[in-house]
Parts: sequence; C-alpha cells; structure tokens
Amino acid sequence: MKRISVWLIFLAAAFLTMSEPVSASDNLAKNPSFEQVSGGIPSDWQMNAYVKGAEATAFGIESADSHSGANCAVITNSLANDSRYVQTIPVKENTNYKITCWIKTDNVGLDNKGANISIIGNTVSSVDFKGTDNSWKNAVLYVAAGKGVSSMEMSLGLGGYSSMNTGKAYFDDVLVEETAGMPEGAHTIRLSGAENNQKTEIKTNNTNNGNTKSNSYLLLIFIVVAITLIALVIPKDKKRGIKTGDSSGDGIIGGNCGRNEAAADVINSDDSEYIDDEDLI
Ligand SMILES: [Ca+2]
Repeated sequence: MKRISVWLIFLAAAFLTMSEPVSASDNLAKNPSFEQVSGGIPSDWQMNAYVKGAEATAFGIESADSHSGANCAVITNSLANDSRYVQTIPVKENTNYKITCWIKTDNVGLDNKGANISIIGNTVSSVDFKGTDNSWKNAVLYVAAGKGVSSMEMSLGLGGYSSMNTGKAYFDDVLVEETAGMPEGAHTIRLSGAENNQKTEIKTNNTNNGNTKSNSYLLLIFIVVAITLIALVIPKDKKRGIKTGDSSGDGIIGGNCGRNEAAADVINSDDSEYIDDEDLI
C-alpha cells in the first residue's frame, strides 16, 4: 500500500504541474500592459484612423504615470478623428467575454465619443471617457460570441463612427477573459455569423487548446492504467513469494526461471491464478 500511495502522490503532483499553465494564460490579450515596444510602437497592436496622417493623429508610448509597469499607450487627436489601437482576439463560439481597460483623458471634446473600448464593425462601445481626468478609470465591455464566430477585432479608441473627437487618451492594462455571465444592463456586443478573418491564427489557438485537453485526458488514462497495474502486480508478487518459497526457495528476485514464471502469468493469468491457489492449499 505504501508503494501505491507514493505513486499516487507522484502522479497527482505531475497532473497538477501540467494543469497549471492553463489557468496562467487567462488574459487573451497580447502585450496587454504595453511593456513590449518596437520602434516606439507597442508590439502586437495595429493602429488605424479615419483621417490619415501625423497632423491628424499621433500614436505612441508614454512612461510617465502609467497604470502599471513602465508604459501606457497614448492616442493624440490634433484634428477631430476616429482613431484606435486594434488587436485580433481569437474566441470560441457560443462563449462570453469580458474586456476591461484602464483609461484616462486629457482635453477630450465633450460633445462626441470619448476614449472607449469597442469591437470593429459595431457601434456599441464601453462607457466613453471625456474631458480632462488624470485619474485612471476602468472601462468594461462584454462580448457574446455566437455560433460561427472565431475572432473579434478589439479596439481601444478615441472618437467613434460619425462621432470624431479631439484630445488625448491614455490606455493601460487590458484584460480579455472568458466569463460565465453578463450583468444586466452592461455594455454588451453580440457577435454572430461565420467570420473568415484570422482563420490561421484561430486554428492554431484551437489546436493548442485541443492539445492541452488531450494531454490531460492522456494523463488521466495513464494514471488509471498505472494504478490498475500497481494494484494487480503487488498481490501477485506476494503470492509468488509464498509459492517460490515453498517449492524452490529462490525468491521473487531470481534468474531466468523467475522471469519465465512471470511471463507465464502474463500469458495465461487465469491458469496461473488457479495453480497458485492450489499451491497455497
Ligand atoms: Ca503598462
């Protein structure tokens, strides 16, 4: 029984170790705190604006007073514009997601759409922040991914469709995670229909999830088989020890004779059990 206990502890520890990375990757956003920067631009984020050109909008990274870490992302609309950072997020169909982001604003126009979270192709957004507010505020947007939806184009923007705006907006610490339910009255977007965009990326992501699940199933099967084998082998060892001791005195650990006996047990376990019982009588 001692050996079984040791094996069970070892296998349980191995299972827990393999399971841990799944819960560690809950945030689906890449570079969510804008700490990875390449050429002054945050990695893994795309930038676009309705009015093109640096005279209309400047994108960049600032290090003073970020919400966390060294950096936050900034959009400055010198001319009225609908401008944004965009990242493609792979999603599973019929699954709900919660997106949150910390935002602050500087001299954003009060009459049009302020700084917000949205999904490209939808006019609904999170609450939008305007005016000048040096304290970080949390914006929240829920997304219900319906049947056939495999990705969403998440946007952190200043201004919106037919509601272009001026001013400066700061973004930091984006969190995209699956959620079980969506609160009544929350800002919510419902995505539906098959989307063909980002097929390759989604496929890779789904495959990874599949592999993780397959690994867990394989490990469970391995544990069950291992426990069964241990449970079968230990009683046989005990019986063999009694039998061998009665007839030859060789013991369980022996030469070819011992191995042949073990092989016979495997080939015809029913007969072996019968003979063992007779011997014991
Ligand atoms: Ca940061």
